[in-house]
Amino acid sequence: MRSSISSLCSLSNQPDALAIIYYENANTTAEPTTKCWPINDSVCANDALTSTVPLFPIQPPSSNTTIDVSLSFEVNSTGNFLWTLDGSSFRTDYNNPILPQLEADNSSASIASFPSEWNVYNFGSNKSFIIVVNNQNAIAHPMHIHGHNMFVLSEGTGSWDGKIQGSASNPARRDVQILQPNGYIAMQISADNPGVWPFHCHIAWHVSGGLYMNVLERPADIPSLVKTPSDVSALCTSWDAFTSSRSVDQIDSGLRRRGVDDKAAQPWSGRRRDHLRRHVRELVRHSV
Ligand SMILES: [Cu+2]
Repeated sequence: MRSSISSLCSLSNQPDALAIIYYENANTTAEPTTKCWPINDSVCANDALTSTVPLFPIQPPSSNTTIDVSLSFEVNSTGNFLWTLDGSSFRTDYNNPILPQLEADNSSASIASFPSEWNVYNFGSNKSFIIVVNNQNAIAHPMHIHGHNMFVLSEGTGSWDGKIQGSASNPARRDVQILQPNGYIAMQISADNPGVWPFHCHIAWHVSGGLYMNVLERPADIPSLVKTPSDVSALCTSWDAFTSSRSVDQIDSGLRRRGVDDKAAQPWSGRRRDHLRRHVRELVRHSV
């Protein structure tokens, strides 16, 4: 069994994962006859949407609204590299998680008071919506949404022309879709799961660096349809008590750090920092 990671996309030191599966009573001395899947490693992209048609067809509902989100980066005043969506790098507040706040008060005024660095995109009561992410840089990002499978209507380099690639009655559905360097993805969500859903780059140190947004879906239905389990609420209470007597050094967006004293989790240390430096060199090379 082979799993070859794209060298172009991943900067991997060892891209080829190999495994052997043994079936009972199989001939263990015969040579395998299967051939490697041909890989197009000239672009950092998923297979074409026209060739990844779901076996179980689902037609997306008509969409009520479309938003464009611009993805870029910045170096902040302390010299740290951050990713931005519409100019805002995500940063959470460990003591103020969004969902419990909405369960208590889902008014427009409450939502409007959320700090901009929480990157909350409120889709209101829309039954379905389209998010177009426009990549301003020459670095690819595997974009991932929680709570849904996204319909991927279109992807590529440049900007979206408004057309669906593949079948309009059965577009590709994915858990993660690669946003190409200087490219775009147009994804549609059916608003059938009220809540606050993370939409982020799946590279851990990119989400650590703020490449994250909250998709707020049907806030009017959250108090009646979303029930936070009591053990989860208890964790918030314990955290508030814990942090009332000490300060927590939040060194990133909050989506990577695993422990208060977990040095290994610091995103800019060691191997991750070297990896980031390579990313920055790539960015600079492609930007000039
Ligand atoms: Cu990324």
